[in-house]
Amino acid sequence: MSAALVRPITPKMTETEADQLCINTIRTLSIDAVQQAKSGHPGTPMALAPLVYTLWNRVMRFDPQDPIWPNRDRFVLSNGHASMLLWSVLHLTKTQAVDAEYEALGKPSVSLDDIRHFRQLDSRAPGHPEYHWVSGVETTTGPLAQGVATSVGMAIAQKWLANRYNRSGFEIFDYNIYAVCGDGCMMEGVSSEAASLAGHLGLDNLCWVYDNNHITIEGHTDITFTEDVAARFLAYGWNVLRVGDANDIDRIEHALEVFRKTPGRPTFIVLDSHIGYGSPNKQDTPEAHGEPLGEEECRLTKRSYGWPEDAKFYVPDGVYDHFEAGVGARGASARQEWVKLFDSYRAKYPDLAADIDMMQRRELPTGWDRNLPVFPADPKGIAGRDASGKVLNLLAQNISWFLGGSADLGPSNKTTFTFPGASNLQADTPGGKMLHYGIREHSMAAIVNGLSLSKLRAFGATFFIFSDYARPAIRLSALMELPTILVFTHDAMGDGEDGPTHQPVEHLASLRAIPGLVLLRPGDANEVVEAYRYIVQLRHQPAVLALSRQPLPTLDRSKYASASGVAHGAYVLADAPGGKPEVILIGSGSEVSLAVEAHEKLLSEGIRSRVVSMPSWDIFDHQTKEYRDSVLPPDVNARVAIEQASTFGWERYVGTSGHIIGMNTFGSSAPLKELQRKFGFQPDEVVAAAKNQLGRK
Ligand SMILES: Cc1ncc(C[n+]2csc(CCOP(=O)(O)OP(=O)(O)O)c2C)c(N)n1
Ligand SMILES: [Mg+2]
Repeated sequence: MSAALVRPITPKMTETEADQLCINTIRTLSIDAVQQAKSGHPGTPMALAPLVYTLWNRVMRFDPQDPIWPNRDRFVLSNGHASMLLWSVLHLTKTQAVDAEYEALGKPSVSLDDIRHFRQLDSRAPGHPEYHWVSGVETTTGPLAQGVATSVGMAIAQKWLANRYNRSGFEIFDYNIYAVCGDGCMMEGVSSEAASLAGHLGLDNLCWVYDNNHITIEGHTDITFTEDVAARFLAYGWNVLRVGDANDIDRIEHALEVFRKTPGRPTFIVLDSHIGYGSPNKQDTPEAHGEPLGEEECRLTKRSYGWPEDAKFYVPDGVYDHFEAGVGARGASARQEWVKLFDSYRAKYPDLAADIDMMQRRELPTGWDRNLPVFPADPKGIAGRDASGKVLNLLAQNISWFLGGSADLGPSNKTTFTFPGASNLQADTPGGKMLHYGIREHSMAAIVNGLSLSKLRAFGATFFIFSDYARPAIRLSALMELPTILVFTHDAMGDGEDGPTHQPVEHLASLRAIPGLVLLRPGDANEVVEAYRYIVQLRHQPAVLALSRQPLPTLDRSKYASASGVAHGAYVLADAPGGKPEVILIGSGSEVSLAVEAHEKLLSEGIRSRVVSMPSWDIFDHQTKEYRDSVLPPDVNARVAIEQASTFGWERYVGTSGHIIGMNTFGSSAPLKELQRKFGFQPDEVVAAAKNQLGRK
């Protein structure tokens, strides 16, 4: 396409004209990409191009040469369907690509060719923003409101980092977090949870811009959404601003300046916009949301922008330079100054600088596992949650950047930090390590993602049953390959009297189904320790721990195998004489000791049984075939799986002829012992099932 198609940006062109040309480039790239793909969302990029342009080119401190510079401003596109905004701006700023090991690849993150192949296989311009797939994407978005909720975690993290690492004259961390969201994000409950906490914590480094276009897929928001959103945010304690015209970039810039100057509160900017701006027949209609404009409408729209009607994927001369002179120059100089500052910081505070380096690469400090407990054999034992509490307290002391908390169940989850010097994270103590998420499980999991994206080692906790409330964000942890940690206690019937509303049944199966998520259900206190030892070393995988409420016997490891087998996902805990079993009992969590009890009975009757403790399907499935066959020999088909949860899926380990002692209904409200009797989790039942497998009485 010839550069003469529109007036190129030259020094003679006014600033306003140059801005307009860049904005229209974003708009037309978005229009063309969606049209070419025959799918996507053109309307919101057309409306928000001025906002994104202003934020990136006039305000944000971001160096396209180093998209992982730790002190960069963060940009979150919570209305992820408007992804062409991000692909356009990453392309036009020539943001560079880095890999999962944080190495620069020497090529652009998003090429014009990627944009031409928007939504096509292997393109770095996929349907929605994907962290880990496209450099410069700060978090995966698409499920509406996840982005804004995650941004609260990022803002908590920035304050935490600043509090811990900044020193007088060394503002190592002073970045801001910007999130753009739409009506959908404002309707979803998780944004309210997150906004409530952000207001409580006074996160003045956080700015949400709300695209108030009154349009969603089914029509005008009159049909569903008529509340006063601004009043809601005032009530949350936010600084609420309004920009009445999304095309007024000076006003936008001014509002963003007010944000930066407003202490003690997060900022919410209501931006009135017109979806599909410039399209003569589709502006302000739901059709502009999620359909290509159509060839003829593309031409008409380009004409309204003063754009050459037949030009496609056209970047006029001077546009790249204008971005380079804006965000490029500002970001480069900010980063270079920071690098110098960090060099002198390193000389003065070598230990703190070393922490920051390690954290950025998701490494662990030496001594991270110092003093991890070894629990002596004890038939009465200790609850999984209690063992976990001891480990969490040690990890928080051994790893400076390890922090977390519970959704108001700390005393029950045993996640409270009690070590000397442990402090709460609050507005006036942003460097505390003990978080209180409040009863907001969904935003808790999103916030843990935001903390983890900021390279902190973070955990959240609640009852296992309420993992349902957190699941959408847990799924994103897995999709983003983040090493988040979720501590779920009261993992089965052990919840007893609280009854079926509180007794998880299908939750193990459901979370096991999430690709890449490591789920562990340890069988005794030493397995809890080993589970943490495994989890803490993960760099690119989230982990869920399912822990018992009730005490579980601490197995005698001089008699049974070492709990270090946890690292293999499943291991032979107790074996038949000579290691030649005729029947295998497989259990997890509270059912491991039950299996051991049954095993001892079987042995006493001369039946050669083996107990396999299987805390993690996922880890086990990733072992070599040789190892897996050594634990579950293919020629031993007499198998019994025992788990106080849905039987769903256990066939893969016991085969179609094996037996599963599990749940096919919800539980009941009763003391644990009665529940065990009612639902068949008793040694005699296991023994009977094993004998039945062998065709014996
Ligand atoms: C949690 C969730 N529910 C539903 C969707 C499907 N969806 C994508 S965009 C959209 C409408 C969003 O409206 P709005 O946020 O106002 O975006 P706009 O059309 O104004 O850009 C819906 C329902 C989704 N992506 N995420
Ligand atoms: Mg809308």
